[in-house]
Amino acid sequence: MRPVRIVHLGLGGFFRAHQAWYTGASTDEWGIAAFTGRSATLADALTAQDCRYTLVVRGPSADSFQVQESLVAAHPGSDSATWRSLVALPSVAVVTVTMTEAAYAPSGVVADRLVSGLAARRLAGSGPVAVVSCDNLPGNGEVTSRVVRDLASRLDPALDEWIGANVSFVTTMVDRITPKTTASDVREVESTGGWADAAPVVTEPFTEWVLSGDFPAGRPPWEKAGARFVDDVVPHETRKLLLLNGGHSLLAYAGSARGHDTVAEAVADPVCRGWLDDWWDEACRHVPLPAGELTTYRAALLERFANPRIRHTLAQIASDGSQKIPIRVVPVLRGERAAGRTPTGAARILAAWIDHLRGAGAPISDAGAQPYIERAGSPRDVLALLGPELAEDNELLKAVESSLRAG
Ligand code: CS2
Repeated sequence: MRPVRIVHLGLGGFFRAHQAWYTGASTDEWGIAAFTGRSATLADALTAQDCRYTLVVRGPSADSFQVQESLVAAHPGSDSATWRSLVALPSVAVVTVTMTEAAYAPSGVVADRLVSGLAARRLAGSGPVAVVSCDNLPGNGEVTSRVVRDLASRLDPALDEWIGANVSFVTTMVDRITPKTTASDVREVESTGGWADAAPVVTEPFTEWVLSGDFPAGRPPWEKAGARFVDDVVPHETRKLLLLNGGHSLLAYAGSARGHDTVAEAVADPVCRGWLDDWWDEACRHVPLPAGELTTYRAALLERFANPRIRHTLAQIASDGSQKIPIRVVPVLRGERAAGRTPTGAARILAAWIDHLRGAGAPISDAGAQPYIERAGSPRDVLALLGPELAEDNELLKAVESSLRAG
């Protein structure tokens, strides 16, 4: 069995389609021990099948089935003693995280787990380690470093100092569209893939991983599977966050309000498609990459969104808008206003989100939504929560109000 050299927090579909795939596709010398956010269900199901699972790579016309073997242990997130003892192992060189945006709040679960794991590592004298955030946050390495060091310095300044000297926080852009596994996916894998896999993952053929930072204790040769190591992740992450994730959020709110259930259905609707083009035209002005590269990226993105065999539900993407809108949409809103333009594309996403908070389209699933729901009757008050100066901007307010659904 592969030795445990990576410990992961956030054992879900995306991690298994992305980092676990890159690891398995580049080496058989690095094993991953992964923890769920909390619950034991997936960890138990995987443990019962030796942590093997099928990755169904779903192209526009056919599926391929790949049994993944880089995962060697699966634990419930509630098992904090095992978490600490694994992060403290001298053989562990990398700790990766996929916990979604909300978990990076100050004193949130990411800070809490990493600080407790790193404290155990320091006590064990196991030396330097890299922490790699794989969530859709701009500057995810710096964000992780900030929340970890804030918490550590409050608990134990000596620990904070040790982290400063021994822990590298790597910044990454991650991309692979991975819908939630459904019961019919499980049945399909059983009948076509040949074994009763209780926890398969369905994903698209496209995948991308761009990383920047040091790995003081080594790392898998992920570049063999196509990962790119660069000096500056910002242009890549801005491209992905604004065009892909921002486009997703637009379709999730505006498309579900028009009666669509999936991304593929929404982009097939000419009205949604037009809105997506408006948004992309506007957002592209804020991505520091050559125009030709952005045109190619947009065309590829449209094909990915239109893949009719990927059932990526708008309800899944609509979740946690209070965490996503401020980083996917508001930067464009601000950039356009600073340039003296009216951001109709960004205003439309905001308006569609406000409609969603008022009950249109996909159901609300967002622990941070309450303050926004309370203000959803007044777009000005919603803007004030997103940034006090935005609420003073009457032209922006007009653009948002004119995009709201009638009635
Ligand atoms: C989506 C992302 O759910 C969402 O908010 O925009 O999960 C998206 O599918 C991934 O970032 C693709 O890499």
